[in-house]
Amino acid sequence: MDEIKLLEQAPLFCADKHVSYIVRLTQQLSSPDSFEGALTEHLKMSGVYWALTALSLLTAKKTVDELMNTAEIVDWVITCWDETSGGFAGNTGQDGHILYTLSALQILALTDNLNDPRIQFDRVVRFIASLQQTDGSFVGDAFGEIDTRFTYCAFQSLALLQALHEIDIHAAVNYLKRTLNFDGGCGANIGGESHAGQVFCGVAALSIACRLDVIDGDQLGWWLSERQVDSGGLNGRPEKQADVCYSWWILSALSIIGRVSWISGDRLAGYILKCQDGDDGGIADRPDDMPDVFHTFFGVAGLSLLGTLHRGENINRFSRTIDPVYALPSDIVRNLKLPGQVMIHDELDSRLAIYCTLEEKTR
Ligand code: GRG
Repeated sequence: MDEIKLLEQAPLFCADKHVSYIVRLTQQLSSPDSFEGALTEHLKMSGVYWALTALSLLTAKKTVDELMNTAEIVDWVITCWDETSGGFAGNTGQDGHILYTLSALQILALTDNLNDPRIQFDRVVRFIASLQQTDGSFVGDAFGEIDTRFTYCAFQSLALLQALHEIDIHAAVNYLKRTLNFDGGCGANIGGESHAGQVFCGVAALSIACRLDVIDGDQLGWWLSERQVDSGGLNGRPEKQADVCYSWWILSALSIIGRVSWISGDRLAGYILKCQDGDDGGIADRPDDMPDVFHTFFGVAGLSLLGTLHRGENINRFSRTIDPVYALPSDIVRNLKLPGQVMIHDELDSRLAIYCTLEEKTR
């Protein structure tokens, strides 16, 4: 069966149901007595970022403000600022961590509150800079392990605060370079197995630093495209099951290195659409599993990157596009003039025209 037919036979994108699902779920996140609230209590900050960003792609900004009561969300984010460390916590009364600091700053960027006078942003910058180690790597908090996820979080957080100059970018890039593996991918630290989630972190961090020159685009593109399995979905490493979240981790990396066409977008879109809950909304990791806000965000974001649903019956189902480097709506990245670099290999995606480009050398 040809690929276009496969997509035609997939369920339609049920955007309105996803909007209702996200609004319903966000109310549950705020209730520690509910199942979802209890499960996500410690990482509520990221849950709220996933929900708000997914909604921002699916509905107009005014509707998001009304549906989510964003003013109340911002007040809550402020209560999660940990005055002792200077970072933001996953929820009120917890310790600051770089993961939740990024989610908090992304929420503030989404709601246009990056200059809220209640936060001492210079202390947030100092918290992030204090996490850098002498070899250039980053830990997540004062006691944590080293992980390239934290390098990406530090880079994006400081870019949002216009403070990238406060860290040693050169040392951080050298560390990222040492996490690259022979297969073209990269791991969480030096010698770590290549994993698609870490590839996103490494590639997007190098894009923010405008240092994509350290990557072999063809080798990495090959490893990423090998992640597509028979169902059309993507796995995170060899011999593993497909999961909707890799639609984001892999497509964003492929977008940055200009090689989205190296996988079949129609087969992937068909897979994501099959993971929707057609009755109650939401997207799951795999068909027939229970949806959650993490997979709903990454499924919607993956479809946005594919641009598949800008065609045919689903035309105009997205109100904004997502940026593959910052995982924020493209207009926010453009307005804040955030830095970034992309490789031009396939035709340039017009969303990425804001970035500087790398001329690839023939290896
Ligand atoms: C702003 C989008 C954004 C991200 C912030 C937290 C972070 C930076 C990035 C996380 C990257 C990452 C490591 C993603 C992978 C998440 C995941 C599904 C891990 C599952 O790993 P395994 O080993 O699953 O349980 P597999 O699929 O390998 O079997």
